[in-house]
Amino acid sequence: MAQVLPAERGLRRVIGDGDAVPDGEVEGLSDHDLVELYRSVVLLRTYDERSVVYHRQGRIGTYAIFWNHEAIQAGSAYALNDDDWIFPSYRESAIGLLRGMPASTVLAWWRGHPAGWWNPADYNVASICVPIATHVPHAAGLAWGKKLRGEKACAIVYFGDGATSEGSFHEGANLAAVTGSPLVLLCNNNQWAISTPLEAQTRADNLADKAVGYGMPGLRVDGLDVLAVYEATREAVERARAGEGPTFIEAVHYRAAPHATADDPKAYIDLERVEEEKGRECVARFEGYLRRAGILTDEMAESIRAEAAAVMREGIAAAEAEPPADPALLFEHTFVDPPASFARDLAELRRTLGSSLG
Ligand SMILES: Cc1ncc(C[n+]2csc(CCOP(=O)(O)OP(=O)(O)O)c2C)c(N)n1
Ligand SMILES: [Mg+2]
Repeated sequence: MAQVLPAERGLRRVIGDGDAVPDGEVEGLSDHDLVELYRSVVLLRTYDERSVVYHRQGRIGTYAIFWNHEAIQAGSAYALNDDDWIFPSYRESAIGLLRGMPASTVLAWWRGHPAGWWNPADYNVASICVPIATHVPHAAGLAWGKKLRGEKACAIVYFGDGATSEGSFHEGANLAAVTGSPLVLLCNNNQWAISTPLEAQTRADNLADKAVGYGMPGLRVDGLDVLAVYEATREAVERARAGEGPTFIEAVHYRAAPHATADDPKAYIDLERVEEEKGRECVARFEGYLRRAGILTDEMAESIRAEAAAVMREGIAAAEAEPPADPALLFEHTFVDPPASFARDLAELRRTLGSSLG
């Protein structure tokens, strides 16, 4: 029988407030690790902020902003080994950067260019999943496969609070639990599914409680605390590697940016709460922790930010230097024997797009 731990109601936190709440420590994390984690959150923050600018300049398409989700992504990814698999949703589109994927690849994805399609096996990062929760069963299946082959690697799947209302989430979570698969289910609870608030999504007291129904532990962490997220994920990964099956982690915060570049949340969101969240945003919070600990200097912070800015400058230049894609790609890879109409459709598309593309 699986041992079911009660979901922890309180949010786990490590980073204090620089005042009444003292800073904690994560055992086993060296100063070097802390700086690497900082490098990751800054890289993701820079990616996100630059992407919004590139969108406004018409250089990338609609973009799912992940501002203030960086602590969840960087903290959890740091708890993984390179042979562990990552299954991102659109909200974690740039998580591949933490595995060495070039920024140009992710930017090309948001430009709708095939240079943005990578081979998942190159980075152990699955394709970005746009349909809500459909990647949860994929991740469960991969994790089960790892177990059946006797490999030690595990998988992590990222999804939102809204995804917990989807059938695919339940199927994937249950499959992982009954097969005892090494899977970390990381729920980014930003309390909104576009304009649908959490209270319209569930009657559960908290999302981590759902874990009990599947027979897996449920942990709740402060989603703006990169160290708390790291520590919880490390625990989940240790359980997975020890053959103890999946863990559900609920990382709680409040969405402080629009859902995507096409959204105007002023119509529905609590703007005061957004301002509060911005005041405790996750990169500055971690930076404060590192400075109080005497680990981060102005020069280091400056050089890490400059490094990230250079990655983005080079990334957008490389993405824009890609030659236009062949429109024939739109008609490939679906049918072994394509319908005859495809040839006519492709010819018409080539005519419409003009000879420069065809
Ligand atoms: C199966 C499916 N239904 C609907 C949508 C449209 N949609 C895109 S994002 C979104 C909200 C998802 O919210 P949540 O799971 O909380 O993730 P978040 O965007 O907040 O990270 C919806 C409904 C979709 N992409 N896929
Ligand atoms: Mg959400």
